[in-house]
Amino acid sequence: DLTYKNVAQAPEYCGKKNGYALDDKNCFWHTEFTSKRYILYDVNPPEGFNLRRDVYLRTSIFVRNLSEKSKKRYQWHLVLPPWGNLYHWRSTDIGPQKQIPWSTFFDLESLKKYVPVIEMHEFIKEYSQNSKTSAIDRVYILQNDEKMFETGNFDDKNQLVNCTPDALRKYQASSSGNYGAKFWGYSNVTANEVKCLVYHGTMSGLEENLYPDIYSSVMFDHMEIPLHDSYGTKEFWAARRSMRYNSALYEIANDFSQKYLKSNDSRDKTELPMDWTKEKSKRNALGGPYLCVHLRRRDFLIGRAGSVPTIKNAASQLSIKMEELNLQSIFIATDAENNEYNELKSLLNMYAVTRYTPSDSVKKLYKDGGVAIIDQIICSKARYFIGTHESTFTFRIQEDREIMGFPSKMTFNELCGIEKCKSRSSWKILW
Ligand code: GFB
Repeated sequence: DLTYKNVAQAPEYCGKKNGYALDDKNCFWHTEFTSKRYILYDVNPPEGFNLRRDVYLRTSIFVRNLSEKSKKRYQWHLVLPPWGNLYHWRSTDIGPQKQIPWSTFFDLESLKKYVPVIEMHEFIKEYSQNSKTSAIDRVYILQNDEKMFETGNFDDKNQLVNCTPDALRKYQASSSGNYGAKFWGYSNVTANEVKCLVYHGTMSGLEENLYPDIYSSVMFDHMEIPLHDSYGTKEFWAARRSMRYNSALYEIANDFSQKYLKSNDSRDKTELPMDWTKEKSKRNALGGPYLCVHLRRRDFLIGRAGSVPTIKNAASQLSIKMEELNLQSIFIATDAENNEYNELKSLLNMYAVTRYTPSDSVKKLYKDGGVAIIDQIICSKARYFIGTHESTFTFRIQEDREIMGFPSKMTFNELCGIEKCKSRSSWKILW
């Protein structure tokens, strides 16, 4: 029984009220209290798909640790924020790209083997039960400590502050005291409380804001702010390995590589067990007989102009590599405009140059995010991979190749930019 029998047992911060019904504004009390607890989160809107995948990793490790720490007193569930309205998802011929469930891109059963996850639409159904809305108990809008750089004090911070109108821009208080925010475009999701929290530190420090004896659902907005507790550790890699893609995306990618790139999982030693928990450390992956390049363009040409090559220079770097590796086929994953792709293809006309172009039905079903994953899968199985400096799209391919067991020198390669070559990071897998 998790209810407080008398007010003396109630936590200090709920204030002392008659009886034990703690439903004042700061301490909402659920009558039907169960041990099920939900963590929701959202990310700064401009962030791209592959950085968001990293935020998921941090959060999933946090939620898994919560369950372990609370010794099963609470069943913590991670609510998966629907995908949508991403800056890079520009296709207009496939309808609106919003409220996309995670199952479009990822295999939920694999995710669940790491941490209990639940899609937003399932949460709404489960949580609202008989009422018309799903009211999240408490939302924290995380904020960077703007003074940190001025003062030079980089100590951890976890401090409630008054919300500025700017921070609350997307939250509107209603006459009933609830906050509406059109969470992911759902008008039937509201929040009972919204707080602003200046935060600096790793994910685990968020735990002290949860008050699971009182709140059964807590959401963190701007979840990109807390840092990894365990970047690059075995725990990190277990969570990462659980991020298997939707099996349909593997099938599409594999069909393409068999047909156009003479690739075959068993011959190329890129097979993985169905269940990621059964994977074992290996370094013998060979990959299909092609080189894959991830050539990031568009906003990188503006924001990171020095670290991307010209098309001509990319072609010359690739030709050198192709000769060295004695390969005939190049697969190009890119967000480049057609004219850039065509220029690169014609400069490399001594090789079989190909890219993946989705059919209308694939695009309609799996959207720009699914098409990007198909490119990533094809690159992850190439004999040799060369990516773009500091692109998280490239990082996710490198991680997939580490999981598959490629020798690291066939994975951690980057095109040199217009300026000199930058030093490369290589985050190797730990088992
Ligand atoms: O994934 P992402 O965060 O990687 O953003 P970066 C790039 C997006 O562009 C992908 C598309 O999610 C795709 O939608 N894209 C890029 C591609 N390369 C390819 C490709 O080879 N194939 C396909 N199909 N799509 C960061 C952004 O991008 O770059 C930040 O997240 C910021 O918001 C920064 O813009 C400069 O890490 O490369």
